[in-house]
Amino acid sequence: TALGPGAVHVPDWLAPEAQLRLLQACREWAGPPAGLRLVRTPGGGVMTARQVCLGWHWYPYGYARTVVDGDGAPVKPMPPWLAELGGRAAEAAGHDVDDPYDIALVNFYDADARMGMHRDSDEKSDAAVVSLSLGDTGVFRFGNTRTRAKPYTDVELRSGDLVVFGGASRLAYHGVPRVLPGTAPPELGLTGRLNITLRVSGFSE
Ligand code: MD3
Ligand code: FE
Repeated sequence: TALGPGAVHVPDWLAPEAQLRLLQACREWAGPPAGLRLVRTPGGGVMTARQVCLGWHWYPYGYARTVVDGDGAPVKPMPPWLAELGGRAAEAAGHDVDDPYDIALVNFYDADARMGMHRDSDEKSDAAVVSLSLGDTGVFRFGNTRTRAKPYTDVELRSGDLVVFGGASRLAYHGVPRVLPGTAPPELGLTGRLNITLRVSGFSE
């Protein structure tokens, strides 16, 4: 289903077993060193979604190879299977894949977490961003490229859903105004929502 130019939503792209395997991996990545952390923004705020990074460490607003705003540890490597999953997802949405997916940002949302409207412009590559959701349903707000205000469309992202943002949607404003508690598939054993975005950095080192 097209959400906009270059933005494709594929409900239920991950089978239940694949969701479980990805969730188990996320639980391992969440552990220290370079594990789950609170993200502080330069304005003195704290993001309500906690985050762990693989491949390159994202901080507001840049990328590093170590957890510059946390325990200082080297960022965990991007596993080859996850890079391949990113390439398969982008291709499933009709994008050509030139460079390997070398960044994963894993966001953990509890029932009260949100993500404000923003653009993702810290990567050098314009390759499509791949988003995978696990657990509770999130209300995803997909906006426009000019302003964080209207017009936007709200879409529910459920466990196993894929969204790919490329082309004219790559720099669109987007956010997560709320999470719907208690909506996760019971067999996952997850309270809350996880979102995994896979990206191409475009960095050489
Ligand atoms: C549209 N994450 O990590 S995923 C983020 O659900 C982020 O955790 C949200 O926004 C989440 O930066 C939304 C959907 C998404 C991800 C990346 C995008 C939409 C995007 C990049 C460009 C345009
Ligand atoms: Fe984003």
